[in-house]
Amino acid sequence: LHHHQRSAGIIGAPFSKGQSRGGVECGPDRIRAAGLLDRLQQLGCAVKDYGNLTFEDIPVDEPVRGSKSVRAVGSANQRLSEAVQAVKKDGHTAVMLGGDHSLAIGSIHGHTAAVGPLSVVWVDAHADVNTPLTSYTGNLHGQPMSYLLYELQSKVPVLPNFSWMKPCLSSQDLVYIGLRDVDPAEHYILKLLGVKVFCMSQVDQLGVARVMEETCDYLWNRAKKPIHLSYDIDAIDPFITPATGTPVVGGLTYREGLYITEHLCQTGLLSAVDLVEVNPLRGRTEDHVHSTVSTAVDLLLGCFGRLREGNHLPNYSLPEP
Ligand code: EXY
Ligand code: MN
Ligand code: MN
Ligand code: MN
Repeated sequence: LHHHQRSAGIIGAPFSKGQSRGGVECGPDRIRAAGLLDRLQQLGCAVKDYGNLTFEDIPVDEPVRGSKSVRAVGSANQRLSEAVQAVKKDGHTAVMLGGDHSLAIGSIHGHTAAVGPLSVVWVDAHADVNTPLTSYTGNLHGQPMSYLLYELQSKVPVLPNFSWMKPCLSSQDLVYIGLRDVDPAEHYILKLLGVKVFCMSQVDQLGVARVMEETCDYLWNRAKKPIHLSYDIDAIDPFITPATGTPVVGGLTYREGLYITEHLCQTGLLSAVDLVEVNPLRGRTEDHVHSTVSTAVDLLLGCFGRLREGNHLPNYSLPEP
């Protein structure tokens, strides 16, 4: 393991218009305030903070085919895609702090533009694969995967401010973990495309260790490609991470959630990570917010080599008496 040679390039994406609840734009600053940068550096990880993106103000953004804030989401993701490309060209593992999960559009697009075809591991209570025409809510954070998949291109209408992006992911290069709230049309899509899904029932049945072995076996059956981990904090049980916009009971334990990051880190292929949907305003108490944010930090540390057995720097030596 050479996690000490890793470097993290951090992009804050304080964007919330992929859903309707205010507060998720505070995620990046809360996660930084919880000590993410210091704790990564203590692991021996080099860190460059690229700061927070700013987003174009779009005063008139009427719903398109029932979907809300389409122009704002398109524009924000174009900026994010460019930022992720810059971070990858600087040689870092990209860390995108959301913001809502519509940001995966720009993050995965930019990552692919910089490094070529990816394997994507999507950890979430939700599949986020509605098209604008199947969505009940009109929220784009429930839709990002439909814009990214080649196989759904003909089912997604042309949207304003989306002409910069084209689908860039094959459904065979995608694995979902943690699903437990999937809309009927989303379930149909997952079955139609034959997407590999480890829903919570499979986590119960197999255990998280086998889920991760099978995830990597499945993805590597095609080719070992750089891995994009898109981690929605609502994958974790809301008992642990309640400060999120769409909590769903029956989620991953803290330990299962962390194991996913540890396993992907030790593949040596982790090339970008999204940590999204932390909403400090959705915690009823400060303890709820703290538990959510500190879990987010721990998941990111797991991505960069933090081990529960302990860590020490490669140049450590015992003090001489
Ligand atoms: N499936 C529902 C929808 O499309 O609105 C709920 C989506 C919640 C999405 C959260 C971010 O993962
Ligand atoms: Mn090491
Ligand atoms: Mn999501
Ligand atoms: Mn979710």
